Order: sequence, then C-alpha cells, then structure tokens
Amino acid sequence: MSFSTLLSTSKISTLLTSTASRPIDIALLSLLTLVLLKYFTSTRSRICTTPLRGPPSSSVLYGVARAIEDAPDPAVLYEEWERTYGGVYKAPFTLGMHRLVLCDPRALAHMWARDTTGYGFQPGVSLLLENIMGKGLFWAHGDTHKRQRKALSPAFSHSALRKLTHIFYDSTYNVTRSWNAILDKSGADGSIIEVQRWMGTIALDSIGLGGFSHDFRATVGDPTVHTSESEVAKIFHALGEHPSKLYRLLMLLSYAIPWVMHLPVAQNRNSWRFNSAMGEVARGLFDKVKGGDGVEEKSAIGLLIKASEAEKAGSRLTEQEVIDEMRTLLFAGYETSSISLTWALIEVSKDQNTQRLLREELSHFYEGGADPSYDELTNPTTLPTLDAVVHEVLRLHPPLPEVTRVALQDDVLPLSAPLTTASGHIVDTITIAKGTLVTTSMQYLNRSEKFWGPDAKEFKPSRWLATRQDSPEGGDGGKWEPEYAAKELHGHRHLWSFNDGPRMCLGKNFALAEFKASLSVLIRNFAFELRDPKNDAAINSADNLVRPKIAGEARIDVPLRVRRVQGRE
Ligand code: HEM
Ligand SMILES: *[C@@H]1O[C@H](CO)[C@@H](O)[C@H](O)[C@H]1NC(C)=O
Ligand SMILES: CC(=O)N[C@H]1CO[C@H](CO)[C@@H](O)[C@@H]1O
Repeated sequence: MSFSTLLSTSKISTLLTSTASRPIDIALLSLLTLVLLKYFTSTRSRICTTPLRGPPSSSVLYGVARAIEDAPDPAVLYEEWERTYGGVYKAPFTLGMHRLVLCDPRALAHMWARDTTGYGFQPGVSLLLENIMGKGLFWAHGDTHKRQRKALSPAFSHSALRKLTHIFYDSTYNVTRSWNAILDKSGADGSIIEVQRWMGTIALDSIGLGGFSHDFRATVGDPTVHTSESEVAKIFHALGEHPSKLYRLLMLLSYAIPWVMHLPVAQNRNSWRFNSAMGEVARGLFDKVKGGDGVEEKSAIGLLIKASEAEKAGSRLTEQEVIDEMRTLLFAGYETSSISLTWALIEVSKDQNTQRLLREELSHFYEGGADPSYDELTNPTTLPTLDAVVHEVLRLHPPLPEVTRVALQDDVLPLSAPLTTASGHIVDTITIAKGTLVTTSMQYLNRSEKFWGPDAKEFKPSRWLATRQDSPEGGDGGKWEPEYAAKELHGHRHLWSFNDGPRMCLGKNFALAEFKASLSVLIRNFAFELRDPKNDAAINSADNLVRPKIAGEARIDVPLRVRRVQGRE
C-alpha cells in the first residue's frame, strides 16, 4: 500500500470493490460502513455549508469516485466540472459523503494556509497514518506539528543538503555500474531494463543514507535477481504490498471505527515489526552520534539527534519520536522520488528531442570534469534544460494526485471569482461548516488549461524556459515564470505537486536535488527508448497506485530499451 493511496481517500471505492466481489457483499458491506460512519463521525455545527452545485452522483455507493478512478485522465473530469460549476463545487463521493473540490486560487490559498489548525486529516486516515508512521509529522496537527516541523527543518536547509548531494550521486553510480555490466553482455541494440525497480533502489538508498545514515544496500546488485537489502528494507517492501482482503475490510471499517486498526492482522503485525526494526536503526544512530567516532554526522535525523543532545536534557527527543520521524521520512520520500524518476525516463523516451538536448547540456557541463554541485543543481540557470524537464515531470505526474482534509472548525473561504450557488445566488465567499470534506486535486491544478494554457496536457519542458531571457530579474532563477504562468497559484513555482501551507513537502529541496542529480547521471551515460514504440506509448498510472505501468499489462513494470551513450565508458 503506497503513501499516495493512504493520502488519497477517494480510493475507498477501490477498497470497497476489491474487498467484496459479489454485488450483494458490496451492498451489505457499504451499508454497514455507512451506518457506522454516520454514527461515529456525526459532527455538529451551528452553521451550514453554502449549498453548491456539482456533478450528479453516477452511483449510489460510489458517487463520482468510480468515474474518477476509471477515467483515463481524471484531471479532465475535474476540469470539466470546474468549467460547468465554477471554482468550488460539491462532488458526491463514496458512501453518501460529499466533498468540496477547490479549484479557486484564493480559496486554495486561504484553506491551505490553515492546514493542521483549521483543517486536518480525517480521523480514519490519521489512524492509518499513525499505524504506519507513528506519531511523526504526518500524525501531528497544530502546535505539535509546528514544534516537530521546527525541529526537523534545519536538517533540510541548503547547507545540510549540500553535504548530502554526494549520496544521490553514489547511489546512481551504483546503478550505472550494474547497468554497464548488463550492457557489456548485450549487443548494439542495448538491453530491455525494467527501470522502475531500479529507480526505487536509488530512492531507497538516498532516503536511507540521507535521512538517517542507514545503508539499505538497495543499489548493490540487481534488484530483479537477488537482494542484498537490509532486513528493514524487506519489511518495508512487505508493507507496500497489496493489502489482504481482511486488511482492506479493516481499512474500510476504520473510517468509522478507528480502533479496528489495532487488531493483530498480518499487515498490522508487519507495521509493528517495521517499527521495531526501525528502532534498531535508530539506536545505532543514537550510539553513533553520541559516541562521536570522528565521522561527521550528516543525515537529517542524525542532525536532529545531535541538536537535541546539545540542548538541555528536558527537550531531548525520545527514542520513539526519532523512530517515528524516520518512518515518516521513509514513507514520504521513497515512493514519491522513485515515481518521479521513472516518469522522467518515460517522458524522455517518448520525446527523443528533449532527451538529446538534455544530454548535450549535461555533456557540455561535464567537460568541466565534475558532477554538478548542490548549488549548481539548485540554480535553474546553470542547467536550464534539466531544471525544465524535472519541473515538467512534476507538473504532469504529481506522485500525490490529490489531497483531502476535513474542516476542524467553521470557516469562510474567500473566492477569486464570484460563484453561483445551488440556489442561484451569486456569492464571493463560501461558508464551510466544521466536518466538511475539502479536496484539492494536484492533477487538475497542474494540468488545467485555465492555469497552464491550451497545451497544458502536453509534455513541453520549454514552457519553463520561455520567459527566462526577458526576465527582469536576470540571473535570479527563483523569479522565473512559466510562459502561461499559473501565477495565481501558490506552491513551489506555481506547481501544486508539493502542496502548500504548513504541511508543504518538507523534503522538497532534498527531492529536487536527488531528482536532478540522479537524472543527470543517467542521461549522460545512457540513452532511453520505449521498448516497443508502437504499443508501449500508452503508459499510465496503475489502478490505485500512481506508479506508472504499460497500459493493458498486469505488472507494474516500465520496461525501456537502454543503450550506452556512444563514446562513454
Ligand atoms: C518528487 C518528490 C516528492 C513529492 C512530489 C512530494 C510531495 C509531498 C506532498 C504533496 C506533501 C503533502 C501531503 C499532504 O499534505 O497531505 C508532502 C509532505 C511531506 N514530504 Fe514530500 N514529496 C516528495 C519527496 C519527499 C522527500 C524526498 C522527502 C524526505 C526527504 C519528503 C518528506 C516529506 C515530509 C516529511 C512531509 C510531511 C510534511 C508535514 O507534515 O509537515 N518528501 N510531500
Ligand atoms: C554503492 O555500493 C557500495 C558497494 O558496492 C555500497 O557500499 C554503497 O553504500 C553504495 N552507495 C549508496 C549510496 O548506496
Ligand atoms: C498522479 C497522476 O495521476 N498523474 C497523472 C497526470 O496526468 C497524466 C496524463 O494523463 C497521467 O498519466 C498521470 O498519471
């Protein structure tokens, strides 16, 4: 079960159908859940949410959730509804629940600024997250969240990340070595390599070593043949496997009765095993930091322990807190990075021209003799094509497709454009009653024509370069705007892929440096093509995961033809 599945609660409908096979089972199961849900989650508020228009329900059980899951491109549905019903609309979801979908920039900015205080995860989701990641950042709300975030932030500063960049290169060069060995045995046509699993190894070693000085040894050897991975990595991967029927049933019930997640079923036992395995990693790290063996501690959690040791005893982190933040980093930083890297290889395989331009830029840079430093990776002017490709991949393929929150208190949302309500009134604010579910679709926001122009759905890295030359700020890369600027949107360079507000991705700069470092090594050394350009062009996200796969094939694999770049060893 992936991080993105956990956070995207419209996936309840997948849970429903994959748990029960006969319609009668589904009906009974949903009735049960519905009754429990209404009983346990009834929230009372003195005010009413403004009645809004929205798409009609296409199914009693699923609302529009199935339509969204079945759509080849859900962003198009969200976009259609936005055009028909306006910047905020009400969509029926699973089991009779409704959600407000926010597409209006002012409403978005207002709502996300109040994340963790005015808005939070639904109780069932919180419990799921707690089961897997403990009481770390994802569990925390309000002041607790602020405190945890403040403690972790220095570990993600530019000066901290500068010292981690070599890890991203090391893990990618490890993969490069393995690929060279494979290609030594193949002819001029190169070899078909399932790249997704390999990108996972880079992401795992990067977060293991960079996050908490643990070497998962994922990039050592071939992940498809044998595994030299650590015990922790094995348990971690077992956790990511498709949950059993029983567990899916519990997940479903947990939306109504959270404590069912404490039952000792296999998946839960795995979570507990994972916790104790991570405990050992943490203890090792504690000892290493305290022992001061002369080696400078650079990992995020290592720095955290060091800082808290330096403070007076009272403010020290407990061992459990350290373990929980480690689990959080692993879940937040592994699959997201792996998915992004995989999509990048797919997009440059489809767009050979961009791949060639990128390789030229990188080879030219590399004549200087060294891999780009952290600052060179971060500055968009140093390697503009690399920067553009990376942002274009994040725009088109956000690893988290959507996020949902529940209003923890009554609120009034301001709007950028007036809206017609269900009763025909025109309003410029919307009242939100406590308990209302609010959804933001990253897929919609970063791909809608309203924000990105008529070519919004195309892979077109040049949109990130277009206005650079005439930017009044000159060399200051952060000020550059995309051509058809989604200027009204907050978020990282107007992209919503990292979310916005107090819970905006903490690992953003870590992720960008890792993404750029790894991609630059891979593109400089290897050429990528689709395995079968005629039939493999349709690559989409696997059902309820956002991992890419070839359309129509069962396995969540991305086989690409890989060749060595001419003249390189
Ligand atoms: C391309 C890669 C990544 C993307 C697109 C991404 C995206 C996101 C998003 C959308 C959220 C907010 C989730 C929500 O509010 O429900 C988030 C939170 C978070 N991310 Fe990332 N992430 C990426 C990589 C990473 C990496 C590599 C790390 C760690 C090194 C990381 C650490 C975190 C943490 C700790 C949070 C929780 C922040 C909080 O609760 O305050 N992420 N990420
Ligand atoms: C690269 O591989 C070596 C063993 O060949 C291993 O010791 C090292 O930890 C790996 N580096 C990374 C960053 O995974
Ligand atoms: C995360 C996600 O769903 N991204 C989608 C964005 O849109 C493209 C193009 O339709 C999809 O392939 C991605 O899966």
